[in-house]
Amino acid sequence: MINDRKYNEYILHRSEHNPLLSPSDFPGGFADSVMNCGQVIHEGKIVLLVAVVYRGRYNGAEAGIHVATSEDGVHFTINPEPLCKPVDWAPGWKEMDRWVIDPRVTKIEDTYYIVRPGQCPSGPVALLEKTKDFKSVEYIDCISLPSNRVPCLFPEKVNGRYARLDRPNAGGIWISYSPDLVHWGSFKPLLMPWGAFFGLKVGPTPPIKTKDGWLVIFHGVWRNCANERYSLSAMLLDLEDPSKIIGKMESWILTPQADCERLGNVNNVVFACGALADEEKDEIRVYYGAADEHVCLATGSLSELIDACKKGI
Ligand code: BMA
Repeated sequence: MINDRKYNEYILHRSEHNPLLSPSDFPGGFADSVMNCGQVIHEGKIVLLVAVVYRGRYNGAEAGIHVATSEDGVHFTINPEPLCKPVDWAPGWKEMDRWVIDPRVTKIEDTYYIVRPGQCPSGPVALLEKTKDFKSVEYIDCISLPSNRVPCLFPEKVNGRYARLDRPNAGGIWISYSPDLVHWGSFKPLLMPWGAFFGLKVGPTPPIKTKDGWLVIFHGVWRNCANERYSLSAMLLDLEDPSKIIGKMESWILTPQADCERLGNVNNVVFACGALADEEKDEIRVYYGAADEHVCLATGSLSELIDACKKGI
């Protein structure tokens, strides 16, 4: 039922098992839509942090983040209890964290840090939480003013400081640094919207260290006369100085083509909150949200992707 335009795939290839996760896969009938997911390897298994929009309220929220675990990367066991639920991050301000979505997760040393947007009338802020076991999370702090769409942490310090990429709500990618993951500064623009496919907004995912540079899968939005279209692409940052782009694709690597990407809660959306790279297997795996309704998988050759970044294809 998927992919009537498979001939047009480029670098990333869709799994024949797509969609991997749909609302009906969540036990208890509480899921209305399955959205985007953070992704990591933990104890040899693939762990997805899946944003789920609820039918009505569930645990006091309209959406929450659930853990789905897999040995083979396509069949998942879902925890019906959310890992990330509303936190009272601004005491005295009610209802500031109902919409718990878009998790970016990064392993730094032995801890997984989750950053997600918090609701606020002034626009989304960035909430930082941490876990070691994906059974419970500990809230750390709010790490940005509004409007900010989800900082993506680097997996290690760069020149002695933590680093992150994020997207002010208006839609460019910035880099900044911190001594402690909470206080951030030295802000610098990195990539601004350009061209057709990435002309309205661009936004990052957590950088992945490769021998050729920091690989960043990013999304871009094209606003045309009828609607918007969310595609994915990639760039490479200098390992020593990630404020320097050393390679960037001009084309998408995944754009809505399959039926479940073109038609859904929000039409014409492929959206990633992360990716998994394996240099030994020469593989890049991207678990992505399709039309804000399902989780799908696309995989490809890591070296082909890095090469395309370097050539600026
Ligand atoms: C973005 C995020 C994503 C969503 C996308 C398309 O701004 O909110 O969660 O997938 O829009 O609707």
